[in-house]
Amino acid sequence: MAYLFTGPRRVGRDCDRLRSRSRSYASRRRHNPLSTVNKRTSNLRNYAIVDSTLREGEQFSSAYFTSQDRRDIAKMLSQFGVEYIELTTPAASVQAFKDCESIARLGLRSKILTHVRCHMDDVKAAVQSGVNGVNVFCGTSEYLRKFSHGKDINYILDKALEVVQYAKSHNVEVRFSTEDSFRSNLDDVLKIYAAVDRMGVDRVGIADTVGVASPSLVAELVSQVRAHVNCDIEFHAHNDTGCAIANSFTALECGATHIDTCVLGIGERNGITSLGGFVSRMYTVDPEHTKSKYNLKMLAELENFVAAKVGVTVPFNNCVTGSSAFTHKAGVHIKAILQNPQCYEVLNPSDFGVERTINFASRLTGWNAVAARASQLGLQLTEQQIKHVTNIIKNMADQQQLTSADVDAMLIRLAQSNGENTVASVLEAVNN
Ligand code: HCA
Ligand code: CU
Repeated sequence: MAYLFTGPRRVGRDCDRLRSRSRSYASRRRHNPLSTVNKRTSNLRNYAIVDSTLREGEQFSSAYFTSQDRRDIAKMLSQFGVEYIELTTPAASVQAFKDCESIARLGLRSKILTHVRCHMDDVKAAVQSGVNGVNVFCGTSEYLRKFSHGKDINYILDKALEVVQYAKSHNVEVRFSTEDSFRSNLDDVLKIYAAVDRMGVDRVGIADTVGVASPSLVAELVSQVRAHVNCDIEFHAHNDTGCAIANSFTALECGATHIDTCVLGIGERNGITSLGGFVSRMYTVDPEHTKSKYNLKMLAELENFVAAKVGVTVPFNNCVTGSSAFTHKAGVHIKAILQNPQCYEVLNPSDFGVERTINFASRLTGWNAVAARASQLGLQLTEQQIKHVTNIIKNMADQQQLTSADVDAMLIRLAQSNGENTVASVLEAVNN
């Protein structure tokens, strides 16, 4: 597939190169104020999304998906265009096995993976269920080695060899990930990655299981791993401290090739990288490429569907689809937006099938904004009337919260008043 690297992988100091390049872009930007995005597109085109709503997302506290829900979500994710869909292990329950089987049989465009422990039983069940690949994980931090499985690195490598050989001999894609990578001993994880790379895994996985990483820590670890393996690199970021999208983006800049996401960022605790947030980040780098890779106009439908299934609403500040994502309020912003939306928008809402909203009804409004609203309503008002009513709006908004409907009523009343007793008539419009 187009997004997979076919030649030798980039190794070495990608991040150093990127940092010095980004400095030169920053200085170039100073000479060209209209250039709003960096130009590092070539490094950020060859990636795949591994959506884990049906695995990590199932670990979200209020998530409960029926088998039909799972099939519906898988179909929608595939239509959206994610390259991979990760499912709960078939070893979890009888129905979990059947769910893997039935989703694998849907013939979706996305490849189907299941997330399994480094155990032969799990991998055998996965192969039997007919999925395209296994996302194997194993705890490598001292916490997990002591308090979870209690095994040392050599034991992990012996198990890994068995599992990888079995999966590869059944033509199943394999990823091997070290859980809690950032709190694991660096030499241990690099040793494991290099060894599983030699065993023939398709990808190694780096997991920020507890959301402790920052972009600079991600840059450091991903660059190190990039220098130690030839295979692809998957990155899984938890959002405990709000860095999941930024960390995933940095991982890509430094040589990762696959990014784990969930719809609305659901998952264990407060979840992982959100699918919508991540694609909006990628859109800022290359809108056309992102639009060609993913069906961005489906995002709101997909998010609303999953939100309803897990009993939450889309947060007001969600990237792209949050109620305030494209709402402009300050008069200075509105004036500029009305002339060119790019002044205050890095994403074009229509590319995502959502609409811009302008909030005219506050003391921050300006007469340009009010004039634009009057003209949207088809009203003929003079500049003097607009300036006058803008003052009235501001004074009223100092005393009480106004709605757009209040402002509309004032403007309509003003247009009908033929200039007589203007103040009284517009105030009456609100009080009614
Ligand atoms: C889990 C752990 C995991 C695994 C990630 C991975 C994590 O919940 O089972 O397989 O890369 O965050 O470490 O989600
Ligand atoms: Cu996780």
